[in-house]
Amino acid sequence: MWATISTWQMSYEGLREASKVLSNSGKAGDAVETLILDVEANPAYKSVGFGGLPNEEGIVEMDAGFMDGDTFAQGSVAGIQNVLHAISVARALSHEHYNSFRVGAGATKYAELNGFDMTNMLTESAKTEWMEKVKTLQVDTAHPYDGHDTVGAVTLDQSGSMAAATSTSGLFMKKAGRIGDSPLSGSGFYVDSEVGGAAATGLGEDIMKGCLSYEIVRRMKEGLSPQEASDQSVYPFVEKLKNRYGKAAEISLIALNNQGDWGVATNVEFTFNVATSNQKPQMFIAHPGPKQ
Ligand code: SD4
Repeated sequence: MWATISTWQMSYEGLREASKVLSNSGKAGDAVETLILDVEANPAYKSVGFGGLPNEEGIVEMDAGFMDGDTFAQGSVAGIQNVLHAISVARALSHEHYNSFRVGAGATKYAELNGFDMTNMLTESAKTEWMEKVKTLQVDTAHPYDGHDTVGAVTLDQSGSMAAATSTSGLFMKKAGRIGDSPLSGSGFYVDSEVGGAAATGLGEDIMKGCLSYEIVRRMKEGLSPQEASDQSVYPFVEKLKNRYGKAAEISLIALNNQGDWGVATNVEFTFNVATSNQKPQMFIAHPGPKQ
């Protein structure tokens, strides 16, 4: 049995690539990285990797996280600049016992010193969009934060190992140095091969308040299916945020257990992709829940 699940339409091709890795007896970690590399390399996707939209200063700052569900090895980068594949840097850092989560200049320096592909991540098209946004914001009070979809994925390989990963350029027009949930284990992603894994997309500031990826894995460990665990972690938390904090932004989570069963919970319309040894790669649309 193998399986993989990923966020948003943009990762459909990557999921197909990951499926090939998994069906050829490849490792969960290689598959999840393959999936994310495909999204990061595509300049058409404005929320991840090359072509990602910049912060309010016009600088592309990326966040990424990687976790191995067998060893719990974890690596993350946040606010990294000029690196083509933030996910590969995060994965490399997961092999370090110390200093495995690097931010800003330190993360970028690590990538440079270790031979990762360095490039200007701000494409002409992203720059144009940024300049337009700066102009709009000068004349009205439009909400500055839009255009943000993170790629997150969980994989299960034929040997029963699991991995999870995320990559994002974060919120368009974010403040310099702002970090979301995506590189934070427990919030943006979490995986335990004895149970399952989860990954998040949406407004990091809100996702972090609930450590939602960990919450889902914790509930799966108690015996819930990925769908039950997702429902019970996400929807009551969204209500709690509304009650205690006054509002809840968009939050979507994907989950996969070590049997290849999957689940999704979202409070916005959300596309995601699934492939398993029993099911060809397929894109689904989830509607805001909970289901009545
Ligand atoms: C962040 N969670 O930086 C990311 C953005 C995202 O859909 O996933 N948007 O907060």
